[in-house]
Amino acid sequence: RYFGAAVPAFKLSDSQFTGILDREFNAITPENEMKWDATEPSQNQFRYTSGDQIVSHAQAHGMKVRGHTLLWHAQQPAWVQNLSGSTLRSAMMNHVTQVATHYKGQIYAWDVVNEAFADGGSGARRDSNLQRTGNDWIEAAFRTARAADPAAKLCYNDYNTDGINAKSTGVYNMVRDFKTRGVPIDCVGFQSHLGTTLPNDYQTNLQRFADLGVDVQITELDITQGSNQANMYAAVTKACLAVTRCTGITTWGVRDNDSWRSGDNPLLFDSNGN
Ligand code: G2I
Repeated sequence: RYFGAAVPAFKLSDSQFTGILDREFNAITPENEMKWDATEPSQNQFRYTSGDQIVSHAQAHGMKVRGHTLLWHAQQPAWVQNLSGSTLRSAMMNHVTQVATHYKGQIYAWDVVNEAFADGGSGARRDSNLQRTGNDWIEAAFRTARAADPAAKLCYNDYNTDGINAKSTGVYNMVRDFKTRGVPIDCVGFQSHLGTTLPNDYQTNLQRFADLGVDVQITELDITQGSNQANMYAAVTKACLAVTRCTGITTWGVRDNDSWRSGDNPLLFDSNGN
């Protein structure tokens, strides 16, 4: 199993940050550098400089890279937001092919599709420009990613899917359908942006996905500071260790001040790096 952290490229010049990263972690997820707005700011003009910096750092330190993320409704460049229908679908698949090909052989696991299910009780897909190109966009993305980088594990990644609920069951039904029909999917990521309690069926939920024949990974872990924080870090870790196909845990940053939710002091290292 690997233990990873989300890393923005600009922090690779912060020696306190890299000191902890290189000492404590053996995997990296680029926090923003492989998203669509970063990699294809104008149509068919690809920019890989900051993503490549992260991959180089990982390779120099023997770390795995989780690619994040090929298709997501958020952080799209403006030109994508102006497309729809078959034009958008073509641009989506071209994006998947180009980015996955650029990083071919260097990515342990790709978040091919991120956050495509709706919150709440529907268990349905989230409405988005991507979804409006047709319900088969997710399987098309996975097939296209497989063709571009056959060695990478291909993951679906989402939040609020950490326990058994309508949203996670919607994802579960999609994965089961993909496995039945031979759509290439290898793993499911559970972001695990957690508050002060852990769903009591957290491990059971990971296990039910694993039982479909996919790996499971904790991909963006952070937990609100408070009396339960350390217990919850322990419980998440034990849940992963107890599920044979749970292949890794990634925290969404290193120090509290690196976090997208820094007000919650949710990470394993404080703002002084302790
Ligand atoms: O929102 C937390 C995470 C939820 N799951 C998917 C992840 O990809 C997401 O990560 C966050 C990053 O941690 C933030 O750093 O995604 C945000 C964007 O939705 C990232 O924030 C953005 C800022 O909103 C932009 O203003 C900024 O230009 O980071 C960009 C790059 O620094």
